[in-house]
Amino acid sequence: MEKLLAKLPNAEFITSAANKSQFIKSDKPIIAVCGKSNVGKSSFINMLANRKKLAKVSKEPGRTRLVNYFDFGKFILADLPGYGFARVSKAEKLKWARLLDDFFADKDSIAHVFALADIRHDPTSDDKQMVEYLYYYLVPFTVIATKADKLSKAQQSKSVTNIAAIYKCGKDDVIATSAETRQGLDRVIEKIETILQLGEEDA
Ligand SMILES: Nc1nc2c(ncn2[C@@H]2O[C@H](COP(=O)(O)OP(=O)(O)OP(=O)(O)O)[C@@H](O)[C@H]2O)c(=O)[nH]1
Ligand SMILES: [Mg+2]
Repeated sequence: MEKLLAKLPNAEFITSAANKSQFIKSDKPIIAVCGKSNVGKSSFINMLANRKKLAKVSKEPGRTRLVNYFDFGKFILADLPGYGFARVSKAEKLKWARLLDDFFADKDSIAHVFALADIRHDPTSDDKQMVEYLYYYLVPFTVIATKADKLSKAQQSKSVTNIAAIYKCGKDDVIATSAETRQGLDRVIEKIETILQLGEEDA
């Protein structure tokens, strides 16, 4: 699997988009990373890129307010702004909702979504809404259960089963990961390989 990883070229930041006119179009498949604020989206991207500071990791939640695009060679990752952060104004929340709506409106341009959920907690109502949204728009997704280093293997397994049940997906579609220990990276890369192969068949 490290060989697959070696095939990922150095990832580069492309651009940030604050609204739909700034969303990028690309011939490469776009994989989006979504999840509530502070769940570990930026850390997950840094783990994939094998870089510490490609995507900004913040101690303070709710910092990523833009769609940030990263070029991974064969595909593009889009880091979406986190949802469900309590301490923002209603207007700000609406702005985020609209941004996500606009982003998924052109759903054919989105090859896959990594929906991040904290492995330690039951999915929040925002998490569930996000996944319902993905089902509704028929956007294929994989759940990334983050911060697995915080739980024992037995607890992780229990949580993965729980998340799969709540999201009505298979246990294989929930990958326990840790940006600290790089647990799960091999499975994520395998998943990306599959997504890219599917894209080639469609083309
Ligand atoms: N222990 C542990 N901490 C993590 C992990 N991933 C992220 N964190 C921590 O969680 C906090 C938030 O991480 P980010 O990657 O910035 O989360 P985000 O989802 O991008 O947050 P926003 O951009 O604000 O929505 C930081 O303090 C990270 O160090 C992990 O796998 N294990
Ligand atoms: Mg972030």
